[in-house]
Amino acid sequence: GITAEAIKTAAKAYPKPAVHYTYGTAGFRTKGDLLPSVMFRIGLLAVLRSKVLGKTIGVMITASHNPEIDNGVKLVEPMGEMLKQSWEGYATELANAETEDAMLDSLKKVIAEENIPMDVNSSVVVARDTRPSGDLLVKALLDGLNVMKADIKNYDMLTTPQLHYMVRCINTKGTPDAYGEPTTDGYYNKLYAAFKKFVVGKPKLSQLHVDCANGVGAPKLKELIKVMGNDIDIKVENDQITTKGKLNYKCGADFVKLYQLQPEGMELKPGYRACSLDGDADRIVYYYIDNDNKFRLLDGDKIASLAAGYIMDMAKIANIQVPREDGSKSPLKIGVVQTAYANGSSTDYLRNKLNVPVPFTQTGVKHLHHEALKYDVGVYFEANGHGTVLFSDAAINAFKTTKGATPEQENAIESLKGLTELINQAVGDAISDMLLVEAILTVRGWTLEQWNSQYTDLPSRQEKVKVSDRTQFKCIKADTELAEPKELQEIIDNEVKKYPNGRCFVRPSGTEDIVRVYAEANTAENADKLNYTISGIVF
Ligand code: 16G
Ligand code: ZN
Repeated sequence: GITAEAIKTAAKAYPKPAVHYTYGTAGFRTKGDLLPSVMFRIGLLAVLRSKVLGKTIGVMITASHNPEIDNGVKLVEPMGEMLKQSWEGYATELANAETEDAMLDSLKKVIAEENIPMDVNSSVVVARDTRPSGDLLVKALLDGLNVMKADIKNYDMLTTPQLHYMVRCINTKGTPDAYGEPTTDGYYNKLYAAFKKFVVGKPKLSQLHVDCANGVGAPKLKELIKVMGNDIDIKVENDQITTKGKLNYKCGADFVKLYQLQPEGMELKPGYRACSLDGDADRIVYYYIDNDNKFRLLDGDKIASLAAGYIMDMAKIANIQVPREDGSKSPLKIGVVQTAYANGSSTDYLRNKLNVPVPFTQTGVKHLHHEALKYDVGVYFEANGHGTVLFSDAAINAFKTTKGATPEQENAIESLKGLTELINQAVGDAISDMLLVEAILTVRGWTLEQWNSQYTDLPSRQEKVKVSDRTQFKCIKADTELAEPKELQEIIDNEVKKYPNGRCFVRPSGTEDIVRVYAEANTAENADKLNYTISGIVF
């Protein structure tokens, strides 16, 4: 069995450095060489989580869009969601225990507080991105899992959403909610089968250039392309995963979104269709160069609008009636969840053109995901390109049981069903989202220009500001305002009034030691001016 002595002995190989760790929005994230002790300990905690739920838990080692020397780790819950919030505190406490004895005490505390049945088996699946530090960190994690006698499946390299997919497949296997085969082939085949139904018999879109940020998305996309053959035309760009210093460097979704620039390392001509994934392939943004040689970005807000518009059209034609708990039936309830970073024009378009409810939440997938669950179809995308669409069980059942009265109706119902297969509902997934966009553009017969013309983004400017203590910035109202420092919020309120369509907010990053300042206004000059004024004061 598991013994305290064995845990202590194994832990000696991974002494805790003199740093403070926090399990934040994206799990633990810092320089890779500071993380071995954290990995070992997260292994211990993953086992407890698995035991208490009697389910398989996932551990993903990645630092997403952050620099190559960074790394990180997060736990994945049985259906593919983020770790339950109350356990984030346990993770933080365990990671910060200074000695092996303190670590054991912290572990025992979790066992007692959560009533962990130590005699049941545990099952944990593990994957990593392409980062050079990943090898050593996986080893530390496996040591933690092994000393706890976990049943381990190590997938080696996967995209973050693939790991979430595996976890959900394993936990639903043999149930009515079976999600798929927990293998990469199972993943590719599922997406391909769903995609095919949308595009069959329709004119094929021109080649799509996919910037993979020199990360794990590159080899995985190549595997998908092999499965899809001639049914999609993709050129994989920025696929140098073994060249040091390349990952996310001047490329990838985060770079493109933040600087509103095309990535380095790929050619982009007017007429090309292109998109960028981030380092672990859970974010995607599209872009092109227009006829005036201007760079045009189609970010997460545009993807949300494209998806919501299509779903609403299909729902209207299909006339789906969803059974409610009180025995009544009512039309499909669709919502689009956004954050403060959403472009004001997108919110306006969704609310006033598509007439769809648009609730706002704090930044971070878990907040958006939670809100999206309140709808039959909950579309959520962060402007940075992370997002997905969630379908309620009642909605999926209604799709399955509704018979169309006309071929058009039948087709709309099939399309809605197809979306539930094409979209990775476990988590935002760049590869699945890419196929979603390609499918809708194919069905609509749209170019990127046509998609982009649905609404015009307000010019915006985002900056990072280094401050001595970012914890003094406290946000309220879904990050749109500061409760503290109060004076700063008053200044922002006054500055914003000076610009038509002015909007500005300040928010401490949850993943970097900086404060983010976002501003938008009627012109690029005004957005810049508004941002620089506030950034200057924050600094
Ligand atoms: C993390 C979040 C992402 C959010 C970002 C904000 C998850 C899985 N990821 O990457 O949703 O947009 O943090 O970063 O929750 P920031 O706090 O540095 O602005
Ligand atoms: Zn990512």
